[in-house]
Amino acid sequence: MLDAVIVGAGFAGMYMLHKLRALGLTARVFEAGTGVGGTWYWNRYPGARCDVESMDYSYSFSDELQQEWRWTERYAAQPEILKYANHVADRFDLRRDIQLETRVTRAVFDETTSRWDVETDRGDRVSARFCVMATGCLSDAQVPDFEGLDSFEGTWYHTGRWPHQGVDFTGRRVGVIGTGSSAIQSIPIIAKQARHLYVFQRTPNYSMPAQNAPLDAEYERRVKAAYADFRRQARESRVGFVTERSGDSALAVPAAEREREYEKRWSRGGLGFSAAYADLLMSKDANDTAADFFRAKIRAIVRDPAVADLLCPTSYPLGTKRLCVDTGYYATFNLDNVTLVDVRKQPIEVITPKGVRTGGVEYAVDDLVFATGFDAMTGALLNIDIRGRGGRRLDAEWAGGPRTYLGLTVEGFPNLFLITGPGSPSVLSNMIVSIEQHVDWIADCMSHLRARDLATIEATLEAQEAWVQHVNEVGHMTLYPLAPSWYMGANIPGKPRVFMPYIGGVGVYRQKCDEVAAKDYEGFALR
Ligand code: NA7
Repeated sequence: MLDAVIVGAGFAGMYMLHKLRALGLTARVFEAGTGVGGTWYWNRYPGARCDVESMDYSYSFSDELQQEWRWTERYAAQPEILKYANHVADRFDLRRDIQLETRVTRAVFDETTSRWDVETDRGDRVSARFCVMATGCLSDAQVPDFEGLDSFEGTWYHTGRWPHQGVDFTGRRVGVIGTGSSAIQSIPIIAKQARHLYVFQRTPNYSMPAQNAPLDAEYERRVKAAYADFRRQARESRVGFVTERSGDSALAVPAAEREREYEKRWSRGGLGFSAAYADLLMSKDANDTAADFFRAKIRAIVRDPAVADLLCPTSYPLGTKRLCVDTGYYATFNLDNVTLVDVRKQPIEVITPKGVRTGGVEYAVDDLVFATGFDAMTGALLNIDIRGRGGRRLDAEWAGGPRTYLGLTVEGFPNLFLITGPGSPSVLSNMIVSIEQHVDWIADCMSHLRARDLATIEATLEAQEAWVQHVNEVGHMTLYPLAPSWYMGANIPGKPRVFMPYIGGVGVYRQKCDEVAAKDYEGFALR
């Protein structure tokens, strides 16, 4: 009889397991992959790299771990992060409770026993008091339903399901569909190998140079000497790492000063750009100053003005679709073997046996790369048949968009926990900081139930409704809803348009969760 089933062995599932063991609880982790690491297990495309800095994007729960592990670069590449995940699995002896190559298909709450009955595609049937979904926010890879894909005679790939042995594009004609983060990281590398690369772009993105470099040894030493304080600041911050703010309003400073500030941030590189002024994501006029700066940069890098024009985002404010971080992305379009194809006005009509047809033109390719993203935040959860009290189905409950209390729990689904679920800061933050916060909160909650001899915890409808409304309200105070982004569910045909993550900030959100717990789990029914 298990205390908990954990779904997923990425950073969330691994830490949850470690934490539950420390409480003396028994847990089994089910993981679909052949190894641990989640996102970093699946996304092995060329150039895959974290866009949060290495010293920030790592576990803080063990001081020994954070002191002994040495990152080699400012931004770690996928193989190094996967190695880290495997190191953690070994160091904390996690593997013996992780069952690989097993996908959870169903989780049903049994009201008579107050336990979750969990089934897998391997025929496992286990019963556990708690069910913890560590399924990831960007794990349900999406290939658009293009007509003719079956007829394609070449090989096709999705960036989020990349072959483990890698792909060599040398001498080949390659098509990349999509220009999100995954495309922006992989395009410069594929372009170096391919005989010809066609990039099929529907919406251009704002991308910052990473200015990646070997990790500065002196910086590493300084961080490690005060790691506890460094982590504390991250936890109390807005996005889970410390970003320096220059002022409240971009409009309150003279244009020349603002330009200097943007220039400084551009040369420093990375996601910190949008933190420059507090109103960049609140005021369209403020945002325009930053967007103009980006467009000028793109025009300065890309030699062909028509191509530069196509690469300039104009239809949504900067930062309202996930800001990308790249190495040499825009300059790649100066290469003779790279062609940018606009599929906005004329969408891809059909995939033919030989390539891609759009605007009546067929682009012949040997390989196709779908960098087309994920059914974000809800996809992986709703792929599981989750049933709560009275047989209530999660997919039906969420037909109009996800509804959670704190992004952690759902009314009608007792003892079910979501790690970085919709309605929590999740994808708007350094994921590891948010993961650790949720895991710690969930573990404390389980201890609390045990100490009080309580069987279940369940969000009340009232608390959930109030939280959903709050998440929505603060989301709509910003510019985010103006973009048809995956934050809004807009990349999936038919998905409800709801701003899913909580924008209130990691520090503020943590306080709220702690207050709820301190007030004897306010907004929950404990039985
Ligand atoms: P994204 O950011 O969702 O990007 C997907 C891209 O694929 C985006 O440019 C889409 O264009 C494009 N796309 C999707 N469907 C189509 C069709 N049917 N035709 C043409 N183009 C299409 O996924 P990523 O994997 O790059 O990044 C996900 C996150 O992972 C990222 O934000 C980081 O947090 C890490 P669209 O913009 O929808 O017009």
